[in-house]
Amino acid sequence: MRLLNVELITVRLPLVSPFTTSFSTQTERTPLLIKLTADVDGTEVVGWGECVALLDPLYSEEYLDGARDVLRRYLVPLLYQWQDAGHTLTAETVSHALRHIVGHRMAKAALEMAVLDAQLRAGNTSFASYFGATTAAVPSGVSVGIVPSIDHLLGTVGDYLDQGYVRIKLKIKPGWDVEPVRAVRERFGDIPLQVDANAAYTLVDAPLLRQLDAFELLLIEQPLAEDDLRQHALLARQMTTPMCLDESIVSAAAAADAIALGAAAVINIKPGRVGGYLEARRIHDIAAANGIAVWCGGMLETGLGRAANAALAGMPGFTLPGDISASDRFYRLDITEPFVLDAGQITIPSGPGLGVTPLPDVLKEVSVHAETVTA
Ligand code: SMG
Ligand code: MG
Repeated sequence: MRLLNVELITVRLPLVSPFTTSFSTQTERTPLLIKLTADVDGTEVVGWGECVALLDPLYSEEYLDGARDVLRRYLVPLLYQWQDAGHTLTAETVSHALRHIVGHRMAKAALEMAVLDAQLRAGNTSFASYFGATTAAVPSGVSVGIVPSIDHLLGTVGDYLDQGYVRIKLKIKPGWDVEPVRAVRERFGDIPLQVDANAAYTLVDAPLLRQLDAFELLLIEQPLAEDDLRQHALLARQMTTPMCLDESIVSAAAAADAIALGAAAVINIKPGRVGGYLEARRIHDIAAANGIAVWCGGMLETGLGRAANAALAGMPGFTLPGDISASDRFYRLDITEPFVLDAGQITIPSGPGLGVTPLPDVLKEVSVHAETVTA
């Protein structure tokens, strides 16, 4: 394809309710979208990408303005240079074209996603068939934030179970861990249940975290710091609850290291965090070869990212339900046709590329900034 122009569109979407984790309370989401226009064999095609960086550098070092800046000044210009040097631009060459820029994986992932979408739309192929998905729908789990009281939590979890979510993930932090888990187990019995600490603990908390073993959780996600694979391996040996890594797995190499160290029995795959859907697929393959279960995480994506995540999660190694909930878990108004829960599952779009496109009127309404990066 020949890149014609790239638009960086920032949108603002209020959340239906505040989402509190160990590191912040979010009341709105401001994703950066990429609208990429390219010429493929004489036909103009548009591809969409979504950058999952949060507004502030709290989940990882990336953040909205930084992502927009690196895309505008470095990443998009590198793609123009790549094609000007006579190379063919495809999704498979994006990460190589961008290889000299250190880090900024979420920004790179969004750009690669937009190129892949354009490429697949032009080739009349869905993300799902590109990834080799083997199912038409994926089981839907939901991530439950930290709330002011146990009563509030039980009400929230009960509502999600009534809606049909097949797995509950509770956000935990010091002071909100054993008691909420106990309360949910006592009220709802043997439901598929797991917890996510977003790096809020240290190894000194091992005796406390070990108390969670009594509740037969599916897994504990990222209890310790992002850069501490070794300590996760030590903690994993002290607990029976399977250790799952999120923030620590920034690449296929990190996944291979974590598996070799015994730091991860399960991996949460987020394409943005690892630099793109192609790297995400590599992690799926490495994990499968090592007997490590994977599931697809979420970053409160709009329908664009949700579509791509659902397609990825259709691959056979995704044996645990992901954080791919319905659009209305977070948004009253999504920018695409909303994803809905159908008997606890999310249907993978089957149309070309992502199979979904932003609704022009909605996009216009929620856009707060747009700029075009030309050659
Ligand atoms: O998209 O359903 C979703 C959110 C799932 O809990 C979720 N994501 O650490 O896994 C995680 C968090 C990261 C985002 S917190 C604002
Ligand atoms: Mg997590």
